[in-house]
Amino acid sequence: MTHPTIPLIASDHHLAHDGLIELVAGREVPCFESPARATAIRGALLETGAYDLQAPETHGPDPIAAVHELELIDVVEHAWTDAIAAGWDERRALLPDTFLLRAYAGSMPLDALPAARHLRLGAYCFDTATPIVGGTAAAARAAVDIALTAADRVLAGAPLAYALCRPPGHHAGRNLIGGYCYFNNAAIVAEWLVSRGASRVAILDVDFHHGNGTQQIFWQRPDVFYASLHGDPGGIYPYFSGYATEVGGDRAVGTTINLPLPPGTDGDGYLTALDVALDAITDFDPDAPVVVSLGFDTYHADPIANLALHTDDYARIGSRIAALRRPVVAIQEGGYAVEALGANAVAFLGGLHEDLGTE
Ligand code: Q9C
Ligand code: ZN
Repeated sequence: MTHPTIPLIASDHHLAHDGLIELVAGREVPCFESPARATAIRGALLETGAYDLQAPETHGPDPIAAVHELELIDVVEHAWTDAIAAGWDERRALLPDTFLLRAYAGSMPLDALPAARHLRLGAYCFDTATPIVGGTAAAARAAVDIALTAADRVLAGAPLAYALCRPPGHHAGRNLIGGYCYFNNAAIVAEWLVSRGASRVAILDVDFHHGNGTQQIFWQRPDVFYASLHGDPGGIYPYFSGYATEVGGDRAVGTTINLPLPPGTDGDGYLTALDVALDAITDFDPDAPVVVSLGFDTYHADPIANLALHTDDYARIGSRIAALRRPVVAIQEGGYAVEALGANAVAFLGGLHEDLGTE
């Protein structure tokens, strides 16, 4: 059986999205989410000869606006230029220093915000890990186009397409950036599939962190299933969501499933939990390609995580997902052990593609 090449959708727009620093518990550290991540993955995939590198096609603002509020898009698009106009040093990344928490308003009907978009940032951002620089908005838009183009390839008949998205997306909510994420690439693809006629779309999130944004966006949506495996939020970012008790809103009970994993979970433990998610997706019976939010921060040497997966485990995970016998749009999320990202991507996508086959 011959395997045609796998579409690898990527662009260079991400290179100018380089946050330089993030704040971790009040300390400035170099951004874990760096341009080198995507460069490493792209190089390793192309080296195999099994991938067909393609530029993204522009899909315009509408698919983004189908998922995110216009004010959030406006802030992502204009916070940087407003900051520069106000005299911001363009060598410094923009991070909010004030957060508009639920508790700030209490019962007050506060609804005024500064006109300058950089001063609104803390109303649309939940952490100090999501810097905005000059290249951020264009990179975030390109990442959406990359994801949508990969979805289009699968809709056109490819069993698998890989979207090398940077920045990632799964922490971004309808009205919120955070966790290195600005626009939710996977959620935008899921909504895109619905707009193309799907009545049931499943998202499988295997990034190490809970995809709080994706869960929030589809919380009340019975037509979009969200399954996530992640480090237990009792000790792991984003802390406030991803518990097993979260199963969907009252209009969508059972279409969210959270599988928190204890520290040190290895490949066998991971596959056991993965089978629970895959069985649930099979029961849901999507009529569209499966959207995989793909992170490699489950790797044993990842600098910000605590699971214990090795490179060969990603091949096993890929082939287990292939056993769904459904086409897959794989969307890059996290993974910060840069030296291992290429091998892990080759293993995962290779295992997935080999076992998906072409029927
Ligand atoms: N000490 C993704 O993997 N920093 N985002 C956590 C904990 C934020 C991860 C710091 C991690 C965001 C897409
Ligand atoms: Zn992650």
